[in-house]
Amino acid sequence: MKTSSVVLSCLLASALLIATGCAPSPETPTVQTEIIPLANETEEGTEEGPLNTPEISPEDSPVEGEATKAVEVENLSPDPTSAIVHQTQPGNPVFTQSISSECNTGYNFSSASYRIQPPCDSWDINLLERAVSADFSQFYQYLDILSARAGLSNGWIYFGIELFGAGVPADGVDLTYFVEIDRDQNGRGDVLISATNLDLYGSDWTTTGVKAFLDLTGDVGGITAVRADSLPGADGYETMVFDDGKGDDPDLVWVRRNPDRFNQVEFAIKTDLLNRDVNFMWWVGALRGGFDPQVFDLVDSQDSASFFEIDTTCGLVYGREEAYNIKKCYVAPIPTPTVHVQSQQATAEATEEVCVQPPHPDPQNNCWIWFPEECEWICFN
Ligand SMILES: [Ca+2]
Ligand SMILES: [Ca+2]
Ligand SMILES: [Ca+2]
Ligand SMILES: [Ca+2]
Repeated sequence: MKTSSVVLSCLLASALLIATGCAPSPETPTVQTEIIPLANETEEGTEEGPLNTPEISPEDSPVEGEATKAVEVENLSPDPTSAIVHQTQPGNPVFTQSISSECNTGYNFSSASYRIQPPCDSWDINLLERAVSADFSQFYQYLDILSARAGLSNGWIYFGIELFGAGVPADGVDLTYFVEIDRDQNGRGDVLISATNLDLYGSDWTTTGVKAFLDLTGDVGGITAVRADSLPGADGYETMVFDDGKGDDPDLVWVRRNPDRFNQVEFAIKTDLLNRDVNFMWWVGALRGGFDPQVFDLVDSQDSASFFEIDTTCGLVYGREEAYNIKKCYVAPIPTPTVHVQSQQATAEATEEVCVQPPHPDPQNNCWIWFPEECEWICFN
């Protein structure tokens, strides 16, 4: 284990890291005692690949995916032949909140002349609606997120991603679904879970292709959280804590397709991954091509003009809201009651109808006659 590097990471980290589990409080259990080194911490560390580089055509993408794959892992276990033994697995997901404002590109896509309309795709605030090829000739139903859900049950946090359609790439390109968890709700993801190349008929919970990463150096989001701006040297989610069941807890993260609806991908994580703090902001994504956790935020590392084949959502707060930022989904406020003109008139009329008879204007003069319909005294001389 790279204990020294972990300690160094903790020392270098800002106060933000306290919330990410670098220095958990004594009463808060943590699972991240084993850190799995990523590729660029090894002798192969010069490999750093942007995703979907502009000069590579979609036909070349399978090669590109291999070339840019940054999450090669070495020496994960002292005994590579030891089998992973699962002790427990999630139940049926429970969802209590939903991101339902996602744009439906599949419904609108018609041809190569199609263009994504704002505000569905807002690169500047890390909201991407690009379930199409860069030349707009292809629409990928398995990338187009329609909604996403989250919930908590029996120590598991569930996330669901509803897609326009189930599918896997016919051209062999990697397909990854992912969830980012922003524990302190500052717009910078702290935990990333991903599932790459989930089987089209994979309706049983599995850890195959599932990974979990942390950002212990606090640079996800670059200079400005959420906003697109590059930070040279940033290493994104640099710390892998779970890989295909390898890690301190082989049961930490799972994925499956909803057995009744294969277009719904479901994740389950143990609350242990969040040190059992279930107040956080979360959002999800779907990506074709090489998946590199170390280049997050993608808007900070990629080129807006050429980076396509991805769909992401806005963020939703689960549990207690700690802070506001522009990553959060816009939720229409509950309208305040409006005073209608009609009701005002009605009120005025009602007031007029209630007549309180004033005193006799002049008791010495019998010319005065009270007219209740008009609610007034009238003098007849
Ligand atoms: Ca979408
Ligand atoms: Ca954060
Ligand atoms: Ca940024
Ligand atoms: Ca980092």
